Amino acid sequence: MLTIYSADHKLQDGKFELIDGQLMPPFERPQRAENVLARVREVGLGEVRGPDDFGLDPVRRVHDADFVAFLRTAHDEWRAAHGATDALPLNWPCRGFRQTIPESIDGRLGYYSFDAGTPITAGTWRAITSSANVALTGAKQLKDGGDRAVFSLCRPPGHHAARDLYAGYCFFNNVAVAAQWLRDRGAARVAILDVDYHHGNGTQMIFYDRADVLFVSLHGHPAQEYPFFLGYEDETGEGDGEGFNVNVPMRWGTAWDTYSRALDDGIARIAGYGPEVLLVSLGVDTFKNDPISKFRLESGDYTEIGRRVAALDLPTLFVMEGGYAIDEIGINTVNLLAGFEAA
Ligand code: SP5
Ligand code: ZN
Repeated sequence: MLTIYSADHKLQDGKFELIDGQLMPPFERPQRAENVLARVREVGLGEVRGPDDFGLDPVRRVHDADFVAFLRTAHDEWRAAHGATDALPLNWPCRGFRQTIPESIDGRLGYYSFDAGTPITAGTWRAITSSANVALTGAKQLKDGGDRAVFSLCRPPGHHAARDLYAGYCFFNNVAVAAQWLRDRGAARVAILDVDYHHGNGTQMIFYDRADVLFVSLHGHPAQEYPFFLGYEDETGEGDGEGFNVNVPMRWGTAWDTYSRALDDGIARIAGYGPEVLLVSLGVDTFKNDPISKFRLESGDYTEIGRRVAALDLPTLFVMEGGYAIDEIGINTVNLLAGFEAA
């Protein structure tokens, strides 16, 4: 299986995220992608290639132009106001507030985000444009190269980012950008399977009113888990999209027995939809030793997830999302990909 990777991801190297009441070094750090890449090479998964530059048009198909423009200059504006530290928001337009876009950088950070765990740094812009290109290059290879599957080793991740919101370590929604690109190049129906531990709220929000992109997410129950305010089972889509959004929230402590049944149900929904192509939001923060998550999957379970996804027999783009158990992130991610390859 071909892997798409760019070293530009290292430019996203925040100093702090706000978590558990403390400013801590971010769990989402460069070593994550480096460990995945090392494991890809160690097992000989296949060739590793750099991304092509697709420009910003494919990004603007799923993100608002003002949001993209904000991200481009956010750190420069922050630096002018506060000095060369990471930019973090501190307040948000919640219930009862108006949604007017403020002028100041502090106000706009809050307007365009929904958490304080996602630092904008001097290198963020280059890292996120490159990460989107990594996803798009994978999509192009799937379409034009005729590969059975491609692995886009994206970093920063993307699935929490909505049309005009960043958070959850995500800025551009890489999987959504790639899905829309495939739609724009003729794929009539596209399915997205999100196996990251956290609900893919951004992907859901982007495609919620559409029947041409099916979104299926297996994740920690929002009553207990980030992002808290979306991801319930009764969110099934709206308008034309009614019936094309599938959430399977599961409680803390979920292990393979429960997880595998949910996975089989999700895969059956995708098979019934009859997509031309499948994209997998591949997070491995469902792992038992993940430092910020509470599922209990074992390393061998990822091999089996890959096998079951392969049974759909669809051209498949794997897009890297979360996973914070640094020592096992490579093993778990590549187990899933190798399980797919072997099936
Ligand atoms: C892409 C992705 O996986 N983003 C996840 C962002 C999660 N950010 C909030 C984490 C809150 C974790 N709270 C529990 C900490 C345990 N000490
Ligand atoms: Zn996650």
